[in-house]
Amino acid sequence: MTDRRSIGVGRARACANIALAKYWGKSDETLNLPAVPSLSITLDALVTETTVTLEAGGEDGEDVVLFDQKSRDGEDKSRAVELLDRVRAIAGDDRRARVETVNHFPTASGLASSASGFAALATAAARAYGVDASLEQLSAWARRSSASAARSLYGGFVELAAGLVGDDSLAASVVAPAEHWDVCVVIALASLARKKTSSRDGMIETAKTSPYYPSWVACAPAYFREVRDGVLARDLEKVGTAMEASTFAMHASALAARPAVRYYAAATATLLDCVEALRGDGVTAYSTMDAGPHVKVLCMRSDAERVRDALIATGAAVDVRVARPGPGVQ
Ligand code: 2P0
Repeated sequence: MTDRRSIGVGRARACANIALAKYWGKSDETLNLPAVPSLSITLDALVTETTVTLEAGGEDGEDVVLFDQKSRDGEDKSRAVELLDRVRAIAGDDRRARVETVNHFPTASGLASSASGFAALATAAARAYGVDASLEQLSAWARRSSASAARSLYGGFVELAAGLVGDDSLAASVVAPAEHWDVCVVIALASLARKKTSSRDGMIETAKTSPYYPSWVACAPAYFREVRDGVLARDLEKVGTAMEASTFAMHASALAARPAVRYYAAATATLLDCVEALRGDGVTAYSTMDAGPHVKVLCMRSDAERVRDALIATGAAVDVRVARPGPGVQ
């Protein structure tokens, strides 16, 4: 048997992902299982690096959680500690940990930092506690912390099925590798502020109070199938139109909550108009938004520069970045 206590340090690097078919709503809140299937691209430009170091003789102390070298308390910390507790239970090792996370993009503003963050944390924690977990197991652990994180374990085009109540083994899987399709996602940041409503709270409020939530759950699987078929066929128009339908249906369900769960800002509308105008000029480009004001544009790599320049020219974006399909956790 290996001496697990001698391991003690784990490092991982994971990329965020952007959903082409959206996850919004849970079938099981306790196990954090999604109510609808989703499909995403893992993005090479949005990277999180996490190191987990076990504290010698630290069984009685507290875990320390640092984001970008600043100590975190509250929900950010408690969600990280919950994941560490699950890994500790499997490892049979009570040692406390020091978690150091560096995000190479703005956190908690709707750029999926929890996806890359929990994918990296699950992987680094398993390594630090000496647990020999498969990618599938790591994906299921990351899902418990943040469902979109289950997808960030894998590179390229990745799906996560809807969860059956009680099925804690649900993990994401690869639809196609990163090199399958030469697309880009151009990310226009509408603001650097921390968002007011987390995805978790937003989707729970939507499910509880929006009269449109049942319609969203009924429609989402068809958007997912269209996106999946379009990705496999490398059909940008099919993927783009289904992605926009999924995006706006998700946001419509959230907007109909009481009080409304609203993520878009004035800059968001300007950026969406810009993408429509590009399409009018013959550029095959489609918009999506997550739980934040930013607009992400799916286009072919050969059009990425033109799309980026047009988004910059609106003056509505504080930053514009170009991302390509990226690798899974390393
Ligand atoms: C997605 N989002 O599919 C969707 C689209 C935001 C909009 O997954 O409650 O942070 O931690 O499981 O994964 C963001 O939600 O939510 C998200 P929890 P998560 O990417």
